[in-house]
Formats: sequence, C-alpha cells, structure tokens
Amino acid sequence: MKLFTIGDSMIAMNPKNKGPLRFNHTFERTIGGAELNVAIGASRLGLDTTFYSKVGKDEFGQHIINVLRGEGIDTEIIEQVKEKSTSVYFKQINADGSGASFYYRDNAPIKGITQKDLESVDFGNFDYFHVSGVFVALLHHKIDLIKSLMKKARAHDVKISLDPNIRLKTWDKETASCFLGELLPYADILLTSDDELEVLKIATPFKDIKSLLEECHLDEIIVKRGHLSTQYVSKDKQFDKEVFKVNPIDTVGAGDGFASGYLYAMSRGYDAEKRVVFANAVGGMVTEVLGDNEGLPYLEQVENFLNDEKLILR
Ligand code: KDG
Repeated sequence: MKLFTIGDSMIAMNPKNKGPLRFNHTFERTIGGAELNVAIGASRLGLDTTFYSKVGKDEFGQHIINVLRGEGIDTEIIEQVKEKSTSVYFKQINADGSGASFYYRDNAPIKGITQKDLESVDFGNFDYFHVSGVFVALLHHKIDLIKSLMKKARAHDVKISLDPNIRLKTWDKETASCFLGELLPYADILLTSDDELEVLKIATPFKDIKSLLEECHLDEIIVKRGHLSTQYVSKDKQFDKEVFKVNPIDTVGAGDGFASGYLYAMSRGYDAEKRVVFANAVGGMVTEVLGDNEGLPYLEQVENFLNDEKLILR
C-alpha cells in the first residue's frame, strides 16, 4: 500500500528556553510541516510513502531532503528551487506550556507549483492521498490545481483523507471555510476537530456531522477531541473512543500522527474501531516527545504501547 502527500517543508526552530522569542537566543534546528510530519509518521509505521514538496536550493533544503531520505520516504520528486529560500518557522513555548508559531514562509517554494510540475504524479501508483489544510492555505490561489489533483486521485480509486488543519496565521476563518468547503466533496475521509467543524460550517452550513457526511458524500468523519475522546461517524457506524492517558510535553504534530496512524491502520484492513484506537495511540505517543515529528512512533512501539508491554530497560 502506498501513500502520497504534498506540502511545504520547513526548518522548525525549537527554543531552548520558555518565554517570548525576543529573549530567546538558543534554538535547535529541526524540521516540520503538517504533510511532512504525516509522511514521516506513515513511513515509520511501514507505509510506502512519497512526499512532494519544493524547498530552496540551499543548506536548509538539502538538510530536509537528507532527513526525509533517512526516514525512508521517496523524495525523488522534491524540487530544490534556486531562486527561493526554504521555509522556516520558530516556535515559542510559553511559561504555562502553551505555544505559538512564527512563520517565515510568505515565499514558500511550494507556492510556485504548476500543473506541469504535477504531471509526473501517477496516482496509479498510490492507494492513499493525504491533503492537509496547511497546503490548501498556502495554495488557495491555485485551488483548481488542488482540485484537479484530487480528481486525478479519485479517478484511480485512491482514498483521499482531508485534515483541515486550520492555522489562522495563514488565512482567516471565512477564507478557510470557503476553500476547504470546495474540497470536501472530493475527499473520502475527513479528519477534523470541533473547532474546525465550526469554521467549515460558515461556508458549508450543515445540521450535524451525519448530514455533513451525507451532503459531501464522505465515507467517514473522525472528530479528534484532544485528551477527551475521538468520535467516528460513517453511514452505518457511529461511536466514541476514549483516548489513551499520556504525559504530553508538546502537542504539536499530534493530529499528523493521528492521520498517519489512521491511514496505516486502514492499509492493514483494520475495522473502524481498531483504526481509531491505533490512530489514538500514535497521536498520543507523539505528544510525549518534544518536536513536531520526533515522537512519531515505529510500528513496534505502537504495538508495545497497545499491548501495554513493559519494556526491559536494563
Ligand atoms: O501539524 C503540525 C505542523 O503544523 C507543524 O509541524 C508546522 O505549523 C506547521 C505547519 O503550518 O505546517
């Protein structure tokens, strides 16, 4: 089973200390980006993963490609663009543990993508296509390009997951609602949250989750409620699953972990309940490690976690 995803790739600068960035001089250089995180998560679990991105032809771009190659991701189609700089973002961790992101991606290389660039993407080679709203936010001026990519995937019976991943620093609620609403009918699986459903409602009014499912012809909607529970809704099934108790130190990337876990579980033919449980485990495990993707677990780790296996440490 093979996964395709597409999006911006960023250098993520993690502060050594808490507090406002203006007082922080020391950062650790890591990498991030919602779709990139999903690619790493899926590949670690064992799903064959291809990631399409564009980075600058610079040191940071090369670093990102090196890391992704090391993760076993097919990076063949990542382009290093000479005239552009690789996107960068800085994280701030506040004293109370909450965070903020500061993006330097106005000229993200991926924004230059054209229909011609995507001609080489053969969906005949893939089973899953993950679309995240971060990519849509950066590329909403090229919404037809995203739609045609999704249509192409559908023509090959590729399952499409859509995670709205709404970042209000990249677009406002109305714009997000309008463009994501246009894409809903092309998706099969919606991985979302209550807050995002409220935003989607602005342009796509719906009575309840079931009616959203029907009106947009979605197969399933999964509503992630953080540390509370996960709701699953499909035509003939509806349930809530408790999430695992974890000790979170950084929640960034939890949703991406959930997406990679869900798609992996689907590729294994797990039923809906088992898919949600597996994805809950991956999403929870990510939060126990600092960084956007560092905590994404390998398959054996998830299995141990689910079996509550006590590891022998010494
Ligand atoms: O989902 C986590 C990502 O959002 C993070 O790694 C980077 O903020 C980010 C983005 O916009 O992709």
